[in-house]
Amino acid sequence: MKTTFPKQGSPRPESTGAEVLEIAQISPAVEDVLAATPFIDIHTHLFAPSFGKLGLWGIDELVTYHYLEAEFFRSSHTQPEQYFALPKTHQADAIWRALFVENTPISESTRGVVAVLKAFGLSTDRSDLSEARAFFQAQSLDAHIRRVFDMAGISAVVMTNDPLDPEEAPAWLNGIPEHPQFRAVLRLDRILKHWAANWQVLAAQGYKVDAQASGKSAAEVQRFLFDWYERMRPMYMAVSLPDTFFYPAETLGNHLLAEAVLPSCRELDLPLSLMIGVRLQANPALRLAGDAVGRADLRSLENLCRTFPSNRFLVSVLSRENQHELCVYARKFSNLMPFGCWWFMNNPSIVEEITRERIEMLGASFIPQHSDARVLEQVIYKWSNTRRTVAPILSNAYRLLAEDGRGVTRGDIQRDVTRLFRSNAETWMNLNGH
Ligand code: RAT
Ligand code: ZN
Repeated sequence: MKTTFPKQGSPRPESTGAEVLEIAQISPAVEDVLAATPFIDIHTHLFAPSFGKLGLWGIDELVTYHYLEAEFFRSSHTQPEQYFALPKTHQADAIWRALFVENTPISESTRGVVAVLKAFGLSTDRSDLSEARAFFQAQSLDAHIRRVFDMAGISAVVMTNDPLDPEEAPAWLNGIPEHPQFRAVLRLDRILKHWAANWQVLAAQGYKVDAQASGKSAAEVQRFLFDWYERMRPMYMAVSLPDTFFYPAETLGNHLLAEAVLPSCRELDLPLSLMIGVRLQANPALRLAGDAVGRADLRSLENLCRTFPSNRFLVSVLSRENQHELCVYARKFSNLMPFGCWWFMNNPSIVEEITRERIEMLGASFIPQHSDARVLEQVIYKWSNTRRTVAPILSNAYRLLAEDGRGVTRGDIQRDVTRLFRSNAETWMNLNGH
């Protein structure tokens, strides 16, 4: 078990002064380095090809992304029940018509679809989806994945794998070959948030658990996690938590967190990812699009990081109001790694604010972004948007540094970009060691 945390950074070679960039050279150098560095995408909902139909890709999936469904109901008279009763292609046609033909696609999520079409050289202003459908139908998946990763400038993505998902679990039980570009994550939502609906599934598999998670249950949940660790070889364990989450509090979820999940993470040397601040099903009629956001009490993080100093916590928060506190806590606890601008935060104006704040408070000791992609090709626009938004922020940080008296070299920029978008993730997830 590790009790110290991976530190990053390497000595800067003694500068002769010759390679120090002029102020005007900084911004092109930052753009070059960002473009040439392959990123690691530490949280997605993508699946390796061996999961078959679970892996979503193509135009109909892109257009029916739940971020777009939420926008669709604001620009159409179609009711959610009517919409969800339609076949996927009709859903996509309806969304295309409402958001791309009858309205200008200026929102972040609609612009994303436009950017993907453009990236493949397809028309972006057709009145229907026939051209795009023909293009995607002609792709063969393995080659398409390689091309998409290349276009997105990413080398690996981390999936979200739920051992209690009735559609996903059988695939794992049949054996999923390890894929170097699609790494697994052991997602715990059903265990930590929905025990009442799931404990019997564990019981049926031979784990001695009960409805109250009493007695041997925590030890048995650990046994379950170890078994799934062997099957999945996950990079970390993960749970998304509501805005009302508080630790410590006498809840069944907290009991399992402290007595089963955190000891397992310590034993297996895995970080735990906490995504905090979702108000689940504020509008259930919208299904996946029906979740909202609430401000959480981040003293929970303080309590967790202090009480469990040998655990590592990867944390993203959904509320804009929680972002600054997250940075402050990261300054207090080196076992806390802020990551990503999640979901409602993933808009240029907010990404800019959060990233600037994080650089000012944490230097390069955080993970700026994850894509949260659910549909393969989304990584193209999401990572292109990240590079576009982050370039001026980093350039500005180097310009200020240069003005304050420390010349910046291309090597400095490369070291920071590598740390932010690759090696913080690699070291925290032990990516090369698992
Ligand atoms: O961003 C999303 O797609 C959300 O629906 C959630 O999946 C969230 O990212 C999560 O992982 O719970
Ligand atoms: Zn997600």
